[in-house]
Amino acid sequence: MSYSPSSPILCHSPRVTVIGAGKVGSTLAQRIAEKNLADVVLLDIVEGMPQGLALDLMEARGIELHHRQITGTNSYADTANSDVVVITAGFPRKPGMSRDDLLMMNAKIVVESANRAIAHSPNAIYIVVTNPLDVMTYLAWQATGLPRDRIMGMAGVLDSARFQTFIAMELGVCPTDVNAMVLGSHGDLMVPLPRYSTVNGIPITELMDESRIERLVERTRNGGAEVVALMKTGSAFFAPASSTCVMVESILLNQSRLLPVAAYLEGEYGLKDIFIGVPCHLGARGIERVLELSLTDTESSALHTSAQAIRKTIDKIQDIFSIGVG
Ligand code: TXD
Repeated sequence: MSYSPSSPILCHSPRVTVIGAGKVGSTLAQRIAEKNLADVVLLDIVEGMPQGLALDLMEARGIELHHRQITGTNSYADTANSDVVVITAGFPRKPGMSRDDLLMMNAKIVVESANRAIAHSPNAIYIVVTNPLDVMTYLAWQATGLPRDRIMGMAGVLDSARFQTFIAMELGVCPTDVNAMVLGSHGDLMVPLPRYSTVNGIPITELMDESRIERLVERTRNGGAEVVALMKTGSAFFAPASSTCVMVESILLNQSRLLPVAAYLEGEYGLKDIFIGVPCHLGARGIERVLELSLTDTESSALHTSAQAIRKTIDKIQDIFSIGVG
């Protein structure tokens, strides 16, 4: 096989825009570039900051052995024709603050970011990270008018990674042998599913009694707050960036990984017109399929309770902003 300079392999470098160059955004940019997945455009409203971070990351390329271009900018024109756009812009929680406290502040930022990004990257796949996650994803979907396969929220991968970690720590096993599944909203009403969480195929319900599992479930529900309380300023960003990167990777490499993501439901799980965490296959077209697991009555009612809380917050924000459905 010979390569010519016009070979599409040599010409096309995927491009990921990360809006918000804070802790999550900048760490995500680093992960994407150092995994050699795509060129990255890092955008923030703070002048000079994304440019400085991009330069710093570029200066590590020779050491980290990758050739990806990282651009820092304050202009959406530089994000044009991205394959994936990740929205992390907004404010994180402070100690004692709930995710919903962030609602008003972040809604405006996410809607503006989504509106401006879609004008330059109409064909991209969009991943929302900003909290409160399920509601922000809904607002970004309304603002962009995207079909449901091309817009989703990141939370389930992170919540499942936390559950995975706590299971591994409790049983003294390697975390890579643990598969954990957490559905529902990203918040206190998330729905960890012990029946579908395994150690190399063995359900954890076979390995621990109910009270031990319940302790791990509670710690998972409280996972974000536990980190916030320890850090005092800012919230978790290493695991959130890794979790978002897994989604970006599955899309760019068309891996069709089965991951819990906040997806728009049209009747699946008996839920409609809502973004909530459910298992989805992620590939080159975005959400290729929403997988409908069979749930017990208790699991299903927990998912519905979670959905009601999201719906309430969506209604609250809709009353305040009158954003037309796309
Ligand atoms: O599981 C999840 N989905 C989450 C979500 C896990 C971790 C963090 N989660 C949320 O992501 C968190 O609650 C926040 O709402 C976002 C971003 O968290 P991060 O820790 O990265 O916050 P930072 O460090 O404060 O960064 C936010 C950046 C900061 O640089 C601001 O200047 C920028 O966002 N910002 C903007 N950029 C572009 N455009 C606008 N309008 C804008 N406003 C603020």
